[in-house]
Amino acid sequence: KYIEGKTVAIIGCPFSGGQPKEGVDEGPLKMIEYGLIPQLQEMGWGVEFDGHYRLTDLRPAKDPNIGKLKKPLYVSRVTHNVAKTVESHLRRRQLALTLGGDHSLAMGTVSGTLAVYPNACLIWIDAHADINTPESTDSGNLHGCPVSFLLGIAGKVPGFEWIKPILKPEKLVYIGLRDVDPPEKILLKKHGIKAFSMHDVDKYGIGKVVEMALDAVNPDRSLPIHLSFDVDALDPSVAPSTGTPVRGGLTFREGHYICEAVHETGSLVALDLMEVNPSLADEASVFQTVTVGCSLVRCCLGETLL
Ligand code: B3U
Ligand code: MN
Ligand code: MN
Repeated sequence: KYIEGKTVAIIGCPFSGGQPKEGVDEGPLKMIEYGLIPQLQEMGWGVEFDGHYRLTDLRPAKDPNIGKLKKPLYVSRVTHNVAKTVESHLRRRQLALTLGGDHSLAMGTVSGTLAVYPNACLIWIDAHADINTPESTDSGNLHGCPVSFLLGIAGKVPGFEWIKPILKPEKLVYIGLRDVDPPEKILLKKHGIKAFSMHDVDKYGIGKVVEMALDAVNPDRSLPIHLSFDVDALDPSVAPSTGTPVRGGLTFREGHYICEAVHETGSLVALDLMEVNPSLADEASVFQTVTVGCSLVRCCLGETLL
């Protein structure tokens, strides 16, 4: 109902400015190289490939830290551009698929979605909560902060004035958390944000967890869904090539189940596949991680087992 003519726009975002490790900017290139476009076409999707944005062109000559925040101007410029791109595709009733790149990009992708669908919900699949504020962040890496900016709890940060803080805490749900900083735990509680950790996945099983997550943010399954998938939500044995792997993550099937269930709602409008870093780990690990990334995308877009 939100997507017309089964078309998906692929927005390649080779960007690593939200964290310190090089190589995550090669995630999108690798996913395309591994045949994601023909794979989706084979499933009957019309694919409009936007190309790989030349985001490094936006890198400012000078970009001093703001407090602890690193590369704030670069991240704000890039994410602003990404927001406009996602918005324009959604206005054309295409599904917006953003390939990262680090997760700071979600400041852009989610802003783009909320500009078109203010009633959209956000499902965040991650080992981390990415909700640090400029005050609470220890690392100063902006890929650990996108959610606080979207919620409007980051305070005023020069360069980020363009972000409309229109994400409501009750429209956000997490699955897969297991490495949450102490101040982030306080923020999650304070704002009453629904979060399903790996403990919950163990306790209830992924089927029940996804059902509870959808019940929380999208009770009749009809509101538009933005799914932001950080590949580090998966266990490092499943997706090793990522910047901050954390053991005890989602299995291959648990990750895919989430994607299948979100597809089943028929309400997915935007998908981020983030933090694939092909320069980390050996060749076999890269192959494993990139192919799992492609297969998660296919499941979100309707690939079934039978
Ligand atoms: N919470 C930590 C670690 C982290 C967040 N996101 C990733 N790592 N990938 C931070 O830096 O904010
Ligand atoms: Mn993340
Ligand atoms: Mn993460």
